Amino acid sequence: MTEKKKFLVTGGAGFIGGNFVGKLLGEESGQVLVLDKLTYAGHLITLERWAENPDYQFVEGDIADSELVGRLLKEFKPDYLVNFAAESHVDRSIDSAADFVQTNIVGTHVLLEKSLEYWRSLGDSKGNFQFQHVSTDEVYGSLGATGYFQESTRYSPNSPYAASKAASDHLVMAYYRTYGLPATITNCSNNYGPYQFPEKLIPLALANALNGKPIPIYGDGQNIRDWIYVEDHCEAIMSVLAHGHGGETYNIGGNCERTNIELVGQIITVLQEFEQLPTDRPFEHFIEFVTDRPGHDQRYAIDASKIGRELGWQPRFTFQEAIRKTVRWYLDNQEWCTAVLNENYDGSRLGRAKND
Ligand code: NAD
Ligand code: TDX
Repeated sequence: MTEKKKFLVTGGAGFIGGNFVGKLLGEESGQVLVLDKLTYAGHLITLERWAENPDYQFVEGDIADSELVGRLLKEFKPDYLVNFAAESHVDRSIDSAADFVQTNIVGTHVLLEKSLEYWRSLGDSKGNFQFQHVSTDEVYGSLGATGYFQESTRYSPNSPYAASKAASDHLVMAYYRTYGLPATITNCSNNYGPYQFPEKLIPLALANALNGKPIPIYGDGQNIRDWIYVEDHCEAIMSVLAHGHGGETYNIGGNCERTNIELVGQIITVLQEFEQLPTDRPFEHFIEFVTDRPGHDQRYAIDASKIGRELGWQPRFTFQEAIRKTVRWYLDNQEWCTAVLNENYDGSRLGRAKND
């Protein structure tokens, strides 16, 4: 029997990390150590179904804690470090960027330093380790009406969140180029699916619609995002771990551009199909146009042809199918929503500070 691969997953109690841990323990049979600070966005309830699994361990802690990270690497001896840990919400970064700089930049730097130390200690087994950094298409900035983000697109981040992710990507690539640390980066478009904290557009729209509150649409609602189901993103990361090459960046996207207004319209239609909302009200009844986000990127669209061509990955889920799965999950998991909406989050509008 081949030995199970070991994955140190940072940010595994968050949305995408939690889904990734589910994939590793559910289908891929890996050994998993999650390191997560349990910020407002990280919740053990997301991982509770694995609590008794002998291949799963959880450590509460900060990726910027160099002593802790060094010890975990030394003791757990991972084959892969997959870094999901981040401050991830653009609106929060507009209100205050300090935590974004600390976790996304300083924290990633600590992971790199300690990984380098660990990797160097591996001697003949050095070839078995990979540092996989999970990043975003927002590092590329904003597109006009045409074109796509490619791996060669120049970085041009606009929000403090995007700038902090861009800085972390540069550090990762610098550690590959300078020291040879086997590192890969993935830049993915907007994810949706189970366990997404209800401050991001899709779960927020669901929560508001179900609670009889209007869904806030920033500006004119014509901004475009390129949506991908979280399971497709996790599978793409698995393919990068299996076949990706150190020093390479892979764009990941779902070929699914929607204006925000179209997207919200489709969510309302699904809720009506599921008999959760009345069908006799006009669309306008469910939404409210509000002040735009400062520096709001107009359009994101990913060219994911490199990962398709080189690693054979393609998204499996259609939007029609996956948005229904997502809505169904939120309807069936209202307890999770209540549990994660704790005292750190009062639901008030974020991300207007510099406009006021
Ligand atoms: P999330 O906010 O849901 O989860 C982030 C997790 O990181 C939480 O569990 C949080 O507790 C943990 N964390 C935060 N600071 C930490 C620290 N200092 N030390 C340890 N743990 C810490 O985020 P997400 O949406 O799951 O995003 C995961 C990653 O994917 C991020 O790096 C994000 O930039 C990237 N990404 C997200 C999307 C998206 O649409 N959500 C798209 C592309 C890329
Ligand atoms: O209430 C809202 N109303 C609204 O119109 C919210 C929360 C958002 N929006 C708009 C802003 C964006 O155009 O919807 C779009 C999506 O917004 P978010 O869900 O906040 O996502 P976005 O800003 O696009 O960033 C997301 O995708 C890339 C993730 O939060 C990032 O972590 C990821 O890197």
